Amino acid sequence: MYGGGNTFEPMKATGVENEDPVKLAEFEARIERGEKIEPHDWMPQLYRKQLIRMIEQHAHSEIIGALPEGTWITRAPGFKRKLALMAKVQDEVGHAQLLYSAAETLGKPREQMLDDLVSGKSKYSNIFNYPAFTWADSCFISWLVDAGAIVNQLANARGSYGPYCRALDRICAEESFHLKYGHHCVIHLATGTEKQREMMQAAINRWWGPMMHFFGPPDKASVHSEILMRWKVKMSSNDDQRNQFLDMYVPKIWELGFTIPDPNLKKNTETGKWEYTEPDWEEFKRVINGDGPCNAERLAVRRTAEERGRWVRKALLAPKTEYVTPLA
Ligand code: BYC
Repeated sequence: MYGGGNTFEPMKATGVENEDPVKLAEFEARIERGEKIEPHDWMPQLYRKQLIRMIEQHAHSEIIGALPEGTWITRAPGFKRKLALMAKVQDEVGHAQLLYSAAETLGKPREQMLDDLVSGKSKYSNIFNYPAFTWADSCFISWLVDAGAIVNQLANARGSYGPYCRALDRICAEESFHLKYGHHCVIHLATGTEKQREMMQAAINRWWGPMMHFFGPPDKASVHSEILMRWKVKMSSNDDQRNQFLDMYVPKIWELGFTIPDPNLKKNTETGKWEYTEPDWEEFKRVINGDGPCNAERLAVRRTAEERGRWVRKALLAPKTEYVTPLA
């Protein structure tokens, strides 16, 4: 799919050639007018396929994203932090619930989505395949990964598919609490002891590359952006989202006295765009294709959860009578 080295060969999505041209034109006109497309409305097969892919990956990212932070609940410093982190992790799993429901409206059953996750067929966000070694890593996720997610989700909440947009609206409301919580945790470390500051700086150094990857490959290499933006599923490009994130959060990181591990990072005041060293896109490809530091571990945890929860799902779906002991 991608070219060699740090370069990419763009591959554009095609596949509307077999659609009824009249229906397709009406569909595109509705999108152009800013109308929402709802589950029972006519839509091109490619729109359905792309939405399932993107919403499903997003849902998987929420439940897998709960894992690196989840392991810090018992070790979070103090009762208040434990409570807050527990609530946050619970929220993330709730986000997955909303997103799986939105994807189901397009016809793919939830069990199949979960099977595709644990079998490694479906992707999920690159960033959750890295280990959260220290408390500061968990703080980085809560503040900056959530910040990146908000940049992406606020934009896409204005998109064209009703169920996805409504799910994103609810998710963004909760994410804004996560962001405040994460920022508070980072400020605490920034204004703490030398050791705490060092711990936070080390976390920023470790997570910066994956954070830059988080917004996806450069626009010129993005496979799906063109069609997703034409159909208003994706409301801004990967590079624009990355730029918006840098615009909003680099000054805040600097304000706290931390450095960013990129000597070339600076805002070009003429173009309004940030300039930076390209992150290692070969590493990105390896990680999203299953070969990151924690991919195997993350999927193994999910597999165990699926196996252990099977009896619950079976009991919920079983006809009631099976579980009623008849009166003698
Ligand atoms: N990670 O054509 P492109 C959270 C893949 S959870 C992995 O640009 P697209 C949180 C892409 O799938 C929030 N894979 O793709 C949770 C495609 O591969 P396939 C997570 C990536 O779709 C718990 C290929 O690269 N957010 O924050 O136009 C605790 C080519 O890319 C990534 C979402 O899921 C990546 N980062 O744009 C704390 C947002 N980037 O499918 C926090 C929803 C690209 O052809 N998703 N790929 O095999 C999106 O907005 C878009 O899908 C993306 C990528 C911007 C991510």
